[in-house]
Amino acid sequence: MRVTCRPNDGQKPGTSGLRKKTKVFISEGYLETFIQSIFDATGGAEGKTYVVGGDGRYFNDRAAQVILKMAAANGAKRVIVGQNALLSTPAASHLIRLNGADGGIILSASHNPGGLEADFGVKFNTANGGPAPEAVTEAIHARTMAIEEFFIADEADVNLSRIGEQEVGGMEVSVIDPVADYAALMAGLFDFASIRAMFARGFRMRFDAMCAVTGPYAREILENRLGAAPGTVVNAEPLPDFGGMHPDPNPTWAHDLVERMSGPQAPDLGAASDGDGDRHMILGRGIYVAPSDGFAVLAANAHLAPGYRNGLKGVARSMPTSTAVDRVAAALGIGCHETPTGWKFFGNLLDSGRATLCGEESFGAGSDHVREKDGLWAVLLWLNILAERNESVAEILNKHWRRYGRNYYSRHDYEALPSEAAEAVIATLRARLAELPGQEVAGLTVAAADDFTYADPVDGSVSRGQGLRVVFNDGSRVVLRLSGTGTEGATIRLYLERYVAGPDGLGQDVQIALAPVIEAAEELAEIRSRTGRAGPDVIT
Ligand code: VG1
Ligand code: CO
Repeated sequence: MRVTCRPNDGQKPGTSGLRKKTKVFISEGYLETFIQSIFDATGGAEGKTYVVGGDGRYFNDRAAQVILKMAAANGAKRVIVGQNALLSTPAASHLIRLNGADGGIILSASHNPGGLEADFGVKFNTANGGPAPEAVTEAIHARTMAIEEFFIADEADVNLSRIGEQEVGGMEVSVIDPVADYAALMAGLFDFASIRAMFARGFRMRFDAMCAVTGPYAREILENRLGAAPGTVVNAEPLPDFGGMHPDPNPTWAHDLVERMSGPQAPDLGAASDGDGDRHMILGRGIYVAPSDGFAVLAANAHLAPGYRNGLKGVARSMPTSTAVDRVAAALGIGCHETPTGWKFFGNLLDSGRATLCGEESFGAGSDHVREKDGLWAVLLWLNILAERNESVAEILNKHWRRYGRNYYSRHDYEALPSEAAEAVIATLRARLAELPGQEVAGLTVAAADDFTYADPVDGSVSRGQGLRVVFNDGSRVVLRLSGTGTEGATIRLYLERYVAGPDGLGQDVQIALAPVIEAAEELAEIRSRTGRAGPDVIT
């Protein structure tokens, strides 16, 4: 069936897919025009195979039905869809690669809250399993501005609760167990026997799935296959509104877990993941692992897991992520790449064998096993390392700092600001960058300042305007950028970093250790005075 339509304003994918208020997404034709634009901008769907699934948030099930019928009407050959339309983002990435699919459509606004009053999102991944690169998202956006018609099969809904082969409008639909292939992939990368033995010795863990998609994956892998005690995985049922939780695994939104990890009776390991299962937070008993530190620890110890026994080809981190991993890469004698924020920039590095591990400060780490960050993978790698080293999380982290020094690091988010005010903060600082080197700011001397530009070493594409960075003589950094995943106003992210070589000064409070850099950032960007905010909304 052909339906005439009009373009919708603002269908421009951000850092990771198109995210809007759910009410916008469910408005007439909104999802349809975006999906048709994906097909149109990527050479049509004729004869192609796609993977479809989402994180279970409100509208996930309806949207999946629409996409199936649209794929059929556009001539697709086959769609592989998770049972009940569920798939975590890393599992979807794996399925695209495993089945040699042409792409995947993931229904998720990731760490944004879900429900009729919250957010919905659509991500498009290409045949390598990774988020569409900028050239593709730009083509999709261009198409959304010109679209006049979409195609949808006039058919009854597919029964997505039944695993097996079905058909809609002449197209094959394979409803699969969302967990099985992913669990098998993990079993091949990690020493399940050794982790199992650790649990059998009494190792205790709490995994908070935050009522989002990782629950079924974590239950199957941690409890059923690795023998963690029943009840290890909490909030394990994916709910349309995530049970009212904000499925963003950080100390603010997963504060319940943080509280439970303090005190002598706390479990040995605490972990949480986000809406679509690509982020993770790690806590030891009485200790929080900052994501940039966690990534450096994973890079330094990955060889302890069977999947990485032969070492790493290289690592990559997003520019705002702390430089802790750079020190590990230098010690290992491997390359360390610096990319803009967003997993799509890691794709070429992973595909070309330049990087084995990638990480972002925003609770994201992953490897070349898929082309997305992967929350449960990171948790399993920690478990494998803990099992091999037979030390606590705190011991591992403290030893890491003693060896490499400590990159004190924090991100301050100023959320839902009026867009003009946020843009003015960025524009004002950007205009001053050239004159900053040599100047003294709050007692620190500026060594370099720029607006980050990334030239992809594989395809030569250039991405400008990826974040303002000011580096001081002692290596401390201030980075400033606007979020590309929000759905309300603008969010300024301020990233702060200061290196302490040790052995003294490795155990300071993070915000106190960063105080001089925080002061310099305010003097440089005047975020608080220009926005009238007393302080950040979220500190991670
Ligand atoms: C944020 C993070 C970024 C991450 C992106 C998608 O983007 O900073 O590191 O890749 O979210 O993560 P932004 O533009 O808001 O800073 V997910 O788990 O929400 O897909
Ligand atoms: Co996510």
